[in-house]
Amino acid sequence: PVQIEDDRTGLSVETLKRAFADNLFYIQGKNADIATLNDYYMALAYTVRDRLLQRWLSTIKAQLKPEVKVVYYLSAEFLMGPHLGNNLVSLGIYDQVRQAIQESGLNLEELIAQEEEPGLGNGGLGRLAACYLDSLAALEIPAVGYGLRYEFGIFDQEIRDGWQVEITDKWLRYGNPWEIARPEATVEVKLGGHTEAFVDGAGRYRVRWIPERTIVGVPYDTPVLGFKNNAANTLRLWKAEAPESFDFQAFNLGDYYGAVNAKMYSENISKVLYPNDEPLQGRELRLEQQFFFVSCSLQDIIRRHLYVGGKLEDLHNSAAIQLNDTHPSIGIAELMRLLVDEHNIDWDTAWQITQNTFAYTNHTLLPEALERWPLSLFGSLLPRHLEIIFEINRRFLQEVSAKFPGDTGRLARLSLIQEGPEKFVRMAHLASAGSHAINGVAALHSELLKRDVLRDFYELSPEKFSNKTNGVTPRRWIMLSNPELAFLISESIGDGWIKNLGELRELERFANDKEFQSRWRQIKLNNKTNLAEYIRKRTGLVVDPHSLFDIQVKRIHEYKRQHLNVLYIITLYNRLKQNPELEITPRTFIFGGKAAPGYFMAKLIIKLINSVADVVNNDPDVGGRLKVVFLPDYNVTFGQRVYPAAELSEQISTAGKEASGTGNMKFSMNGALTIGTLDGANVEIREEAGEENFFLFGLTTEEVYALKARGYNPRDYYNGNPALRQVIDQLASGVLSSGETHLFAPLVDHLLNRDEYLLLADYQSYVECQDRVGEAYRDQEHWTRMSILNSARMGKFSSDRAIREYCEDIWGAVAVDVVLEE
Ligand code: 26Y
Repeated sequence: PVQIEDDRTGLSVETLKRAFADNLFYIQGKNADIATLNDYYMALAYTVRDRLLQRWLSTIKAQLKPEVKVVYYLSAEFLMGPHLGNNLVSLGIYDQVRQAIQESGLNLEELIAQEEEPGLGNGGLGRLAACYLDSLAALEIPAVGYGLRYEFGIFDQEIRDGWQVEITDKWLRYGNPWEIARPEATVEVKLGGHTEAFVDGAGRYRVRWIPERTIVGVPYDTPVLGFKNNAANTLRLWKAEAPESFDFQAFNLGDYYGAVNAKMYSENISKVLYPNDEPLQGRELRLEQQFFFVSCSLQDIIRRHLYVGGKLEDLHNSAAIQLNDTHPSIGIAELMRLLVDEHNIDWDTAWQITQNTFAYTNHTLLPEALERWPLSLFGSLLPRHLEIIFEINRRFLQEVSAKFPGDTGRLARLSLIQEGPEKFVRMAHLASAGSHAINGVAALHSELLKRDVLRDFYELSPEKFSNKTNGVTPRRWIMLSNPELAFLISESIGDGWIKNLGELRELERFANDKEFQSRWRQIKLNNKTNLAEYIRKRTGLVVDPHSLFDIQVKRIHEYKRQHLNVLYIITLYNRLKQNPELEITPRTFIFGGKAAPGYFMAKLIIKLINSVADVVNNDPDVGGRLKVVFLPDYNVTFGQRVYPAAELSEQISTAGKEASGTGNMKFSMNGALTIGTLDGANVEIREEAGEENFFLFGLTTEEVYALKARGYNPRDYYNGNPALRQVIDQLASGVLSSGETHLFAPLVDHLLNRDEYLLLADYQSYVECQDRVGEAYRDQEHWTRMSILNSARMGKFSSDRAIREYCEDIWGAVAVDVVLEE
């Protein structure tokens, strides 16, 4: 019989072409005469979406069974990055689609570049959530990511006169072909009001919450494909809407504007992502956001559990809920409320279920970043939850007393409530008390957690604690971002590494192979050339692809010390000014990253980078040997261009401050060498790569503590180091800011008088290390060898490894085979 491919599922080039043309006409309503690039992108996106729906539905069918345990990853942020290219990789149809698009007279890369990425996260924590969803699907673990469907994600960054300017991110402007709204699965969330006690029919003391307002949560689902398997998990993001009946009363009373106003107020909740990462300011709307998405998600989880015939007492057998930092930790009180108040389960049973279901990942050691909510704010928004937290706390402190009798200091330290003139709910304490597992995100970080931030919790329940070193997905961060390298690797060692990154070790045997080295180098050069071209287009700057590409991309933060990098650049510049004949390794310093809009010092650091760039790039004495580039609007899409082109990865945070870092892993996998401190996952990267392949500098965490304990005086370093003094004096004098002497005064003042992050203490060590880098780069053969070995040894940092550890040690989740339904 004649085989006819279905236009919605067929994978031959002919069928893909036909389906693409069809979607352009029937979905975009355009033909080739008037179609824009974006129309073509949309037509292709729908063509791909058609081909993944079958897997999605088959997956839901395979997983919707009582014996299946589902991982629920609760996160206020998911930084997914563009979907199209990644889905082509997962479906294994990149080449067919490229050909189909080419034969349609278009260019696939150009269409892929059309996609506006969903920037629903700030940085590391949000991107980690996305990598974890990718690995969960790759490993066929049933999982749902739950979060917020922000109408406006992280702002777009523009640079004007060297300063950051924030532009609203209108990512939904042209529609989102990757999501499907599921209005039939809408849930209600209540806020405000008060509580009332009553005695129920069975004579039991109960509490009822009389809320002040109700919001509706509408789920929008996006499929998350597994790599070349049949699994497609779900990212379910909640949009806040007004309830159907919102306007009845007000409308009947003629208060039309009042009614519309109330509707707008409801929809505010999922309007915008808060653009802060570490330093926190407790805004009511943020707490509303957190509670909103968590309540929606828990109701959804319970609904599914009951639907497959589960009993609530067994919830922890079918659900593992992971808290991505404390942002969703209100879930602990909300699950207690749902179980006790709504489902009439006794407190002790409910607490068992809750603890067994939840687990908590901490992502920060910075004390100022620990979430806490003023009691007054908390109580007015969530009166019942506050009562529940008090009750959790009462029982919890009783347990503590039993274990440590008479230790009142410990009670105060462990309490979920911080006492004082203003009282606060401590969310990390709620998360720790209500979870059966607590983890940090790198070995060092997990140790420091036990020693500092969560020390008392560790002494109380050491068995809850473990380390889960972060990882990143090799599908997006090698295959998709660096296809030439992926091809070379597969050609050399087969393609098993994509699912089992440990296999990269087999590359070690090519480290000395001249032919392999030269191909490795050529690929890096190609990637650098591409980036150089992109830099020229975006900034007008011309950079030399043969110079050393030295890159620092990440959120701008004082603890991440972008300005330490700048101090070195100025140092090099000064050397060249003093002796224009000096032989130096030509370098291109590339920066990218956003500053929280209210974080003045971070914004000043951006201005500093741009000011120094102006001076260095235009000085004839430099003769193009140094270039400094700040690339605006760093995001996932741009990351995919940057990591493959990097030769030196800057991971220079003050030891003990960066929980893990994940960019460090992406750089390393793609063959960049690291200059870094012993901080976060750098420690493990160095361990794996071998210390001879890592440029280490700076104080250790212990040395940082010791130095601060004995009284750190940054001026000692300033006074004792002429090169450093010259750099600081230049910052103060205005030579780096077109004569504006006061521009960098706050920075200089910080560095000389406080220097919380010890830049001056680490300056000399950093300079010497950077000089060694420059030297090492001159021996290209040796550098290439280090680069190959480095990549070969990064297997540990696959998010697949991390997810396996979570599954085994925390979630008790196993793979579920998906059979494709016809
Ligand atoms: C509370 C609110 C203001 C807030 C919002 C976002 C607080 C923190 C954040 C984001 C934090 C974050 O991205 N942390 C990073 O998590 C990565 C993944 O574990 C780590 O690699 C990285 O070191 C850490 O800074």
